[in-house]
Amino acid sequence: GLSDLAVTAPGEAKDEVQLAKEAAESRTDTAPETIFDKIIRKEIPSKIVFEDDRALAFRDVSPQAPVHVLVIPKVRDGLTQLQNAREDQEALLGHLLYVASRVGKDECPEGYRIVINDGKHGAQSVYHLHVHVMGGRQMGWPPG
Ligand code: TR5
Repeated sequence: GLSDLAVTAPGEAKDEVQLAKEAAESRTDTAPETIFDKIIRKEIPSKIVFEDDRALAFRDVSPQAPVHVLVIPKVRDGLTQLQNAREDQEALLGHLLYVASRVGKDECPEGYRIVINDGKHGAQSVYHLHVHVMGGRQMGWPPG
């Protein structure tokens, strides 16, 4: 099951804030596609934990918790970041959150954290909407 794949060591600390600043400055939000499209097309290997017609869930390459999964829409369709969501995408947004809840329930029985970073101040570095599912350890509050 999913839990067999859940053992991941915390990755090296990366400066996500710096990555986010660079991403904002290089206008990757207007790029035709991001690295996640290559993951969706399986041109780049990833550890997929769930997939259906609308969503893909895969392990973060730089995990910040023992469980760190990203849930993304398979078609970006303008969803570079949450603030660009359209009303006709409400069902898709709900689906992504539902998939995230299944991953959390399956892999993090003691609870988990859902995060969506939006824009520079949100420390977003990849401009293809993604829901972080993080768990397997005690989270702190507030987040940094
Ligand atoms: O900072 P935000 O919220 O934008 O999150 C982007 C996340 O994508 C980070 O947690 C990165 O570690 C993660 N990421 C970046 C790449 C990548 C990835 N996760 C899985 N596989 C990846 N590949 C192959 N390449 C990346 N550049």
